[in-house]
Amino acid sequence: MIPEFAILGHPNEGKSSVLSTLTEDDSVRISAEPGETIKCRTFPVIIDNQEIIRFTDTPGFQNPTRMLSEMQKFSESSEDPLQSFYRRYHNDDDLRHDCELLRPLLRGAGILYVADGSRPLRQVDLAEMEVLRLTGKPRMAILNCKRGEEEFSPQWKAQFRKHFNSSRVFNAHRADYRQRIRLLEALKSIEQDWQEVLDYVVTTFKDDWRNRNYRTSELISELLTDCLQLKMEKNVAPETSLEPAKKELFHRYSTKLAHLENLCHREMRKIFKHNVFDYRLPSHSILHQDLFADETWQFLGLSRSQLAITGGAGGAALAAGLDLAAGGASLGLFTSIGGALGAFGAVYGSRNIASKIKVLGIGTATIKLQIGPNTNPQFPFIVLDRALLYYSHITTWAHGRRDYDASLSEKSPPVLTRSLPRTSLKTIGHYFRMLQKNGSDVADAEDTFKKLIMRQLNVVSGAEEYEDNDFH
Ligand SMILES: Nc1nc2c(ncn2[C@@H]2O[C@H](COP(=O)(O)OP(=O)(O)O)[C@@H](O)[C@H]2O)c(=O)[nH]1
Ligand SMILES: [Mg+2]
Repeated sequence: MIPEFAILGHPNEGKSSVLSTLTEDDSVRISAEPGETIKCRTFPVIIDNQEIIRFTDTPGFQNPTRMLSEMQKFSESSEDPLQSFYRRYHNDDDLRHDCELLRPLLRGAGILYVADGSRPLRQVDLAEMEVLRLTGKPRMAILNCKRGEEEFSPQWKAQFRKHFNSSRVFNAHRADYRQRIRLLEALKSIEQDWQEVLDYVVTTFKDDWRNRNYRTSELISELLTDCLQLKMEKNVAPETSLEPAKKELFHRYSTKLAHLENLCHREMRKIFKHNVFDYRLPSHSILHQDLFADETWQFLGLSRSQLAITGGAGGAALAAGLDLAAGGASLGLFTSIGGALGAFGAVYGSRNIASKIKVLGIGTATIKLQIGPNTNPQFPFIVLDRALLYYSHITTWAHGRRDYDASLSEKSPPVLTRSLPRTSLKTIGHYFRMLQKNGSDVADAEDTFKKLIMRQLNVVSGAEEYEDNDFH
């Protein structure tokens, strides 16, 4: 049996938005105009090609007061109010739409009643609740406070207690994985007969989420391999000026890195089912800055002491302020972005902070310029931080939310590499060094890295408790 819940309520209270967020389906139509939905539409939740639960979007109540008085009459004459009302009025011009919203209930769907708790309760709301009570179906009320204020919540909750088996606050624009799971968990309590099947639904949702985090860790791992091993060359005639050639090479290099990051983002969006809506980052996000921008290097990556923990000669060399481009010419490539480097950058000197261009083959017929593989120890931590930030944005963007609202963007602080425990930093640092040395035998280290990242994603998104106290 596939459980079904109908989303019911007054027009424009956020029914479709709640449905979209709960099912992570951004194809659900959401409209600022009330009364646009006139037919029920069912949205299945499919995991691993299997439908596990379905939710049905319904038109809002049109004549709840009239409905109530008609249903009460059936009830008084010991008829089933739901069946009899539908039978009598489904072709009635005035009550056709109200009959339509009852249709899923006739085939056994449970009720999710959505109300906007940021406005006061009215008489029609009470009529709607009473209509739903008279249907006798298992029912839960959802308080979706559209304006965020919960001023009127107590009055709503008092009425919910009288008319529903259970109630929850669930915000269509803010709810994330944790809240979706909590809502599904709570559904179990409204009808004992459904407990087992809803247990299965919740377990499947949780497994699916962890699986998505695993796939994300694979994506991130691929991104790091590609970024760290990226190498580009350019041949120049000896008599030409090197500066424009170096600039062009660096431009190609950073464009390619941006492309790799974009591919990773696109795949992440797919994994987290942001398919239709054109997702955009909050305007103030540090991710709008380029990978090699000052701000990026100021705010992301590890502190000096943390870099030292990650070990390796790179860390020591940086700490001593050495020029890592030893052997190649130091080309002043980063002077343009230098100068204002903050906390971390200043320690290491700005010029070769991100990458270096080697000049090879001087004295021969052509000069070969080479950029990458990037050996800067901070570089992979910055790439990783940017991927983690994107993950935070995409997983906290509720599917029912279609516009950008600045007040919602600071919701949860993203986890960055600098908040990782020492042991993890060491492991990751070790893996990055192996990649940077282009080591062929990285399979084991890569596996450990992926597991560590997956664990971190599970912890930030609420799929796993953190037990390790090794923070510093
Ligand atoms: N700010 C905010 N707006 C919401 C929220 N839920 C719904 N809305 C908006 O309210 C309007 C109606 O939402 P919709 O889901 O179509 O309501 P329905 O008619 O009950 O299906 C749309 O403009 C939504 O963007 C919310 O949680 N916060
Ligand atoms: Mg709707």
